This record gives sequence, structure tokens and C-alpha cells, in this order.
Amino acid sequence: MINQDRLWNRLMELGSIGKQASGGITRLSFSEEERAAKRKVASYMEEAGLTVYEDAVGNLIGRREGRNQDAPVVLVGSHVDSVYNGGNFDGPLGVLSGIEILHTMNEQEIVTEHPIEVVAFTDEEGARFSFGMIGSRGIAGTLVRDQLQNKDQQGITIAEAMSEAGYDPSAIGQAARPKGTVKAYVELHIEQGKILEKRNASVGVVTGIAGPLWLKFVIKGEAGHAGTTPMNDRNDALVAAAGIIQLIEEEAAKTGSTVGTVGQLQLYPGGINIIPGKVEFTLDLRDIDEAVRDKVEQRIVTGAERLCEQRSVRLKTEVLQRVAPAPCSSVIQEKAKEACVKLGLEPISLPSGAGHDGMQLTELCPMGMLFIRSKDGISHNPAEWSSKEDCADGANVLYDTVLQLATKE
Ligand code: HGY
Ligand code: MN
Ligand code: MN
Repeated sequence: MINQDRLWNRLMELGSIGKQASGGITRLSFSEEERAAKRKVASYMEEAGLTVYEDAVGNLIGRREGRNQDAPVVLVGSHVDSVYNGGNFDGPLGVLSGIEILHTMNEQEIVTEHPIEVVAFTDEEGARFSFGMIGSRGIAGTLVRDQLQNKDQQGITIAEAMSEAGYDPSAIGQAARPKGTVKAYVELHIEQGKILEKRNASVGVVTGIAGPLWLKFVIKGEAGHAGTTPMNDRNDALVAAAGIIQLIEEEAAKTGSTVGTVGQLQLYPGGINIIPGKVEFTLDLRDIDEAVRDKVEQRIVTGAERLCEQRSVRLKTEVLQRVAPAPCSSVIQEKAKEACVKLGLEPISLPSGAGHDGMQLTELCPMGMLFIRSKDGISHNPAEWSSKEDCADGANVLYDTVLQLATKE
């Protein structure tokens, strides 16, 4: 069994890095806070007796050798970057549990056939550049140079932020793992929903990951005087945006499985007495079924175009990222359920509404995920919480699942 106090203390200690006065955590990719968190995680990897290194896209990796050092590696991990004002567990749970299971294997002098690596992926959330999963795309070999041109709110590109942090954007290809070099990838994460809590279960086995589609809407109307412009003579970009946001909620709700969220909105010029001339906002649209999601996307964009025409404002939409939903390996699901039963836990299966790095790795290797219960289903919020016991249950299921994968051919 893993050392649950060590895991918990590291979770709490890491959670103090990037903590805001609001109580939330902000650790954006290639920021000083994220670098400090990676230094702290590297020290835990060293304490665990792992060989520590970074790859060309800044993924931080701790490696434990097996009997056969040329055998394909079993990968575990998650991320330590966060959303704005996020919670303590989203990401760090998977990285620190990965370190904890390897620390325990070293203490128990367990010998596996395969080497095992724990990775803290660069920029899973995409909070800073509105383009995420950079580290896992790098390992999958699917990250391309023009994707590094995405900008943050200060106009800094990913490539510039990488260079400033000491990485060479032109070398991203070196992070790619050739097919056959990775046996499996397994991630432990908080559920960020209410299914396990409703089932009164600490751990669940993930069946598949919903695919996030991120769009940017830019509406151009005409700025004007709030006092002298009659209501029937306006090209108000914000009122048009309000109509589209209403449409998003209606179209997403229709399918019963799709979720649509407008998380960012900027209006210009932003004076109290000026009719907004321009509005930019984002849409995060997801469904476990890609065809359903993309049909909803089409209905929203068509409806938005019609609405903007009626209001004589101009609409431009841009795809920021389009990630296909990803099924989890049935072999890994079975091994994880076996691990649950061994620990006296009911083997519960559930889908993931949230996106995760594992969805970038499905072409490279079989992918599996485990969830632990989230209090009130809250996440991306300082109130995000999971109990010490549930973290320990999750890490012990991860431990046994990874041991099954790493001991046999
Ligand atoms: O957005 C997500 O689903 C994840 O938290 N990156
Ligand atoms: Mn998240
Ligand atoms: Mn996450």
C-alpha cells in the first residue's frame, strides 16, 4: 500500500505554490509559478529515487528502471499547470500519486519487467494560450510549429514563452515517442463531477473522455453614443452576442449529452456611455459523441450567422482547438477494475466530461484513467476538494493497475 500521509503532505505543499489571496491556485504554463511547482515536483521525484529529466517541450519526467531497460515504458502522470484561480487537486493528484507509487515500489524493492515513468505534462489546461495539452501532444508527436503561434492575453506566443523559459521551439519534435516505445498510459484524476459522490464510491474507472471543441466568436458592430442613438438605429455587438449565447445554451441542452460554455468575453471599447462596437467570446463545446458535438456546432454557427445578419453586424468564428473524444483501453479498464476488487472497492465505470492528456496519446499507446470522488462535484474552483482517504484509495488502485501492466510482458 502507498504512504498516504506522504502523498497528502506533498499535495498540500504543492498546493501552496501559486496560491492567490482568493484561496485559488493560478499556475499558468511557462510562468514562474509553474516553474516553481515543477522544481518542487522534481525534488519529490529525486526523494523517490527516480532519474529526473525534462524533454524538449518541458514535460518533467521521473523514470524507474525495470529488468529490461529496452522494454516499452509504462507511463503515468498528469499536469501541474492550473486554470485561473483553480483548485488543489486537478492535475497534482495524478503527478504526485505517480511519484508515490514509484517511491513505494522502491521502498518495497519491487522489480518490474518494464521501466515506468511519471510525467508532469506541460500546459494541459490551455488557460494561458487558449490551446492546451501541449506536453502530451509533444510526446504523441502531433504538436506542430504553427500551433506555437497561439497568443496569451498579453500577445505573447507559446513559442516566445517557451524560449523565455529556456526551451527551443524548433526542437519540439525531439519530445515525440516512437510508436512501440510506450506500453500504456494510465492517469489518476479527480472526477470533477458528482457521479462517484452519488454512488458513495471513492474510486471509478473511466470508459472514455469527451472531446473539447474550443471556438472564438468575433462580432463587429458599430460603436456609438449611448444617449443619442435610437434603439432601432444601432449595430450593438453585445446584444448580438447575448442572442448567440442564449442560442448556445438552447442548442446544447437539446441533446441531453452536450455541454456548451462561454468562459471568456471581452467587449470594446468598454465605456459606460458607448454602444459596444466589438465583442469577442469563446465557446467550449463537448460531447462524448463527436458527431453529436459537431452537429450542435453547426446549428450554433448557422443560427449565429442568421442572427448577425438580422442585426447588421459582422461575425467571424475561429476554431482554437478541436479534440476528438477518446475511448479508454478496455484492457486497462479490466485491470483497473481487478485492482478495485482486490482493494475491496466496487468497480464503478463512468465517462469523463473533462478533457485530459490521455486523449492525445491514444494513437501512441493504450490509455486508461481512474477517478476519485470530488466533493459536490466542484472543480476549476478553490472549493475543489477530495479526502485524504479517497486520494489514498485512488493511488492504491493506480499502484496495482500499473504493477499489472509493468510486471508482465
Ligand atoms: O478543460 C478541461 O476539461 C480540463 O480541465 N483541461
Ligand atoms: Mn482542469
Ligand atoms: Mn486536469
